[in-house]
Amino acid sequence: MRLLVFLGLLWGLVAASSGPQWPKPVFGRLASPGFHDKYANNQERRWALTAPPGYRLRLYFTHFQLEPSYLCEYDFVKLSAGTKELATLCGSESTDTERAPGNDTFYSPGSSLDVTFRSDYSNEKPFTGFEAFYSAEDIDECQVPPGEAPTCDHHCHNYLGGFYCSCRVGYVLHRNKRTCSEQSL
Ligand SMILES: [Ca+2]
Ligand SMILES: [Ca+2]
Repeated sequence: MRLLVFLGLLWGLVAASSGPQWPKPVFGRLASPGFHDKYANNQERRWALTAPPGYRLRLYFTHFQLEPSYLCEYDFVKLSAGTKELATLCGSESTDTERAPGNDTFYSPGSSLDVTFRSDYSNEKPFTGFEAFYSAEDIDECQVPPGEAPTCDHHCHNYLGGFYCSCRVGYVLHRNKRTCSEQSL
C-alpha cells in the first residue's frame, strides 16, 4: 500500500514537471476604496488587467451604486482597452443618458482590460461604490459575429489559447494557415 502511495506521488511529480504548461489562472476581485462602506471624494483607481495570449477578460459586477450624473461625468467606472472605450458606468440603474452595469457581463476585445474608478469632489449623499469579479477565458476564434468573414475557409477548430484551420479533402491549407486552395496534381 505504501509503495502504491509512493509510486502515486512519484507519478504526480513526473506528470507535474513534464505535463503541458497551462497559463496561470487569471481571476480576481475589484472594488471601490473602502467597500462595503461609502467611497470618498476625489478618488482615482486604475486596474490594468491582462490575460494570456488567446484569452480575453470577462468581468461582471456584484454590486454597483455610484453617484448618478448626466453622461456619468461626475463619478464613474470606465472600462477600456487601449484607446477603445468599452463602457462608462454610473448611478445604480440605467437611464436614457447613463448606463449602470445591471446584470451585464463585459468582455475585453483582446487580452487586456483597463478598469478606472473615479469620484469627483462631492456627493449629495453617500454611495456604496462597486464590487466586480473578473477572470480570463479562451477566445473562441471560430465564433464570428454574423456578417463577418469566417475565420477559416473550411473547418475551424477552437482550443484553449488558440485555434487552427483545416481543409476538405482535395484541398491544402495555404501558408496563411486560413485559406484552402485546390490541391494541384
Ligand atoms: Ca461624486
Ligand atoms: Ca481559442
